[in-house]
Amino acid sequence: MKQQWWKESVVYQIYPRSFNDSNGDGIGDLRGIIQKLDYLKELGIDVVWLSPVYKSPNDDMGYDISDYQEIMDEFGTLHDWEELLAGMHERGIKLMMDLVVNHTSDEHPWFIEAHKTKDNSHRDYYIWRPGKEGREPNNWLSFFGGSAWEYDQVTGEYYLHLFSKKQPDLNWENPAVRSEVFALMRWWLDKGVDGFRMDVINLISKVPGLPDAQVRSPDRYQWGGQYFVHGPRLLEFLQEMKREALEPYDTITVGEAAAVTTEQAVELTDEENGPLNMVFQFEHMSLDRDLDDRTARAVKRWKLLDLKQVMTRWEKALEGRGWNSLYLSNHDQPRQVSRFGDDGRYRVESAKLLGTFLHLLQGTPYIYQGEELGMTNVAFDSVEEYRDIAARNRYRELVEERGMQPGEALQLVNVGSRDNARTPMQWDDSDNAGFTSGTPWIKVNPNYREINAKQAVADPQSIFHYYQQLIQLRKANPVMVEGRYDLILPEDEEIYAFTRTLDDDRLLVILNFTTGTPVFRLSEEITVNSPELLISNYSVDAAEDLRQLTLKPFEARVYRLH
Ligand code: TEU
Ligand code: CA
Repeated sequence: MKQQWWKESVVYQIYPRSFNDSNGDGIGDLRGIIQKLDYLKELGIDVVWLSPVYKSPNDDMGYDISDYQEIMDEFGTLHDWEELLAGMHERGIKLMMDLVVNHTSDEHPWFIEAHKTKDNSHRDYYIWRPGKEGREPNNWLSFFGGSAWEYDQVTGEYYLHLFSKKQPDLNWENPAVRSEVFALMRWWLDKGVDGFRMDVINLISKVPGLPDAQVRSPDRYQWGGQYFVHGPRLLEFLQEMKREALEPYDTITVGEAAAVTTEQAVELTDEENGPLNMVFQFEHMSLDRDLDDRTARAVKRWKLLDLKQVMTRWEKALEGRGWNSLYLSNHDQPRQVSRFGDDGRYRVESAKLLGTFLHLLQGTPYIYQGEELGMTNVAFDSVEEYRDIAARNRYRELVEERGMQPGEALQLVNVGSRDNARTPMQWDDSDNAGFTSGTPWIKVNPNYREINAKQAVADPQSIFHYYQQLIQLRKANPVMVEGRYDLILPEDEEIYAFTRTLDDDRLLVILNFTTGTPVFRLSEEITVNSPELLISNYSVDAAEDLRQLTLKPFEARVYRLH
């Protein structure tokens, strides 16, 4: 395996709108991030992934870009951005920008031109089709609900939008589109950015002819993925991007890859000639969803055996071939402690357990803002409090189209909503959690008086300090980066345990994912001489016999076995 700085790094994701507001307008901004750089330095992270800060009408909170070379007014100016980058680099922190190029905003000048006339010079920047017998050109569905096609009155044709109708898909078949994208990437690289997180990058190549998705039954979700996920020209487009934009620079890249398989991920991240460093896969994010059930996209209880099976498959498939990214949270997902841990009695313990899990797998760990504090889901009591287009559309669909009771629909939206992750960062116990002196754009989670950064930084037993310790351990122990992953106790439904091995250095990771007290038994095949405890979320009695341990609720331990 090649040594690479991006394998050794820990990435921290900032969702700028919700991070820190410097001027009291209720919206997080770039100067707000500058004020918190020392906090990030103290945590010890190496790289920041900044969610989009470009000019945008914010139909999808910045993922709809109307100018790739300008900063959104509410967030500040290019000058602020330069200061932010300098402040990061001074502290040895690298910056990854979010690259959203599967689509633009419909307010981008390219689209404004494109829908003026059918023969406009920019028409072919997007994907236009005439209707079929007075209907949409095909049956594909948008990720945010409804058809993926919007009829344009002006030119009498439909355009494709896999996300909101204000996010028309770019036509990557058009070489002019590709060269515009590569040029804007070089523009940011020349300004000093260290890499990109690439939004839904595996959707950019569509199967020519745009065939109808197969319809299985009317209430099944038929979204057309087979014709646009990892499409026929994806690798070619990304190789071209590597050549034309990335190669001359020393970058970190991660492709967001909805529905990606392990085989596809190996192609994308291959050590020798893959176009990307790593991808975000989604299989573990689907363990509590029934994505096939269109009526509810139902939430179901996830099972530890499934989690083991999925993570082990990803670890093994990419071992020595590609590279994994490790995450349980981001701006699109509910809070991890509420979802995979316990946000009540064992909030602190389970948050530490989940952190141990992520940092001990093989791959590059990603921390989402507030995860290091154990921030939790929020339950809004009315749909008006939601800001996310996906949540609002989903509620409307459940109530209006499926006839669900409003209370029940709200409950479903509450557990799954992306806004769970988007409530303001909880800095201290003052009004609005110290996020803003004004009115926040989205409600603050009422638990901020107890859960906040000020408390966490002051308390040596906090989740924050535990994360700090995990990050330091990674720097001191190459086995955490390079060591081979091997699952042990594959059938255990309560304990997730594995080893990491690099030459004669071996770590043992023991994680009790339950509120119970199961017994961990170590097989004789694994040799142990004078084990050394590296980290744990409870105090541990040194005399305990590692061969047989009674674990406490959500207990996590990592040993070095000699
Ligand atoms: O997300 C893509 C994506 O797959 C999401 O639609 C995901 O399925 C959903 O959010 C889960 O709830 C990316 C961005 O991360 C997201 O914020 C954007 O809305 C989307 O692309 C469109 O740009
Ligand atoms: Ca502001």
